[in-house]
Amino acid sequence: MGEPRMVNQPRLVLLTGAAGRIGSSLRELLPAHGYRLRCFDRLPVPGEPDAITAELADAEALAAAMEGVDAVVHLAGIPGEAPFADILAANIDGTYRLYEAARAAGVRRIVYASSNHATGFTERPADGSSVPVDAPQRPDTYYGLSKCFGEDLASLYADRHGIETVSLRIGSFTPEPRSIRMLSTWLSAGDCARLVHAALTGPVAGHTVAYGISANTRAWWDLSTARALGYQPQDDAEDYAAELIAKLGELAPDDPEYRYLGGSFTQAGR
Ligand code: 15L
Repeated sequence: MGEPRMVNQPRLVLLTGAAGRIGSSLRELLPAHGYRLRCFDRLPVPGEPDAITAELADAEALAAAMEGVDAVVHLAGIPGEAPFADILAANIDGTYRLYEAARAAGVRRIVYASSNHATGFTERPADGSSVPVDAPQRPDTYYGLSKCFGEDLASLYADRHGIETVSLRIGSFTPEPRSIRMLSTWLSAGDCARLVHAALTGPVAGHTVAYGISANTRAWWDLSTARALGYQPQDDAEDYAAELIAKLGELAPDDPEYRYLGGSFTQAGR
């Protein structure tokens, strides 16, 4: 793999999963960073002039969606645990089809919405240190497994076809942190847009993994690769800590939300 490559800021960005929670927030916030968006979702995306309603399995629609696109932000998929057959179709096959369509259209950069659940069965370091991005994948669900697949697919398409991908292992995207775990894992809407902007424009050599959280005082994950892309988070879940701890109490050390980074996802299917 060569030197990290800077790119001119992409102008037209294909946003898959545009009707979802993160997609809706990025539709609101990304244009201020200088992008025009083309939206793609299986559900109609209200109020967007350039929007395609289709499944990722619709090869023709996906090929049309890629026309003239400078970069892709791929959010589409099932956002939590589900039966394996559903994860296989939406997250695994869907992501493969997305990469194939991007390759055929000559798109150079993809920002892939991975998840912290790709490493959810990692134990929280006892010494309080943050977990680096090169810690081994350790999925906590079929959902997390599909994110591992997406990251490996991105690596293959970087090595084989020269497509640059930033895989963002997103923490907890919510308007405000709602649990003690989220004091560590929270990603605010503003920081999410700043992170995606950095991933679309920052220097990348092939496939890069970055954790996606705000500048949380209690962060569990190392943000150095995100910062190397130019990400400068501005929010900190600590602003909500006193109120949340007063309401919910601190986590007990044997609570799975405390022991494993994936929190309650590690209990799915047990
Ligand atoms: C995710 O990847 C999920 O999409 C989201 O619903 C949250 O559960 C989040 O992780 C989290 O870990 O809080």
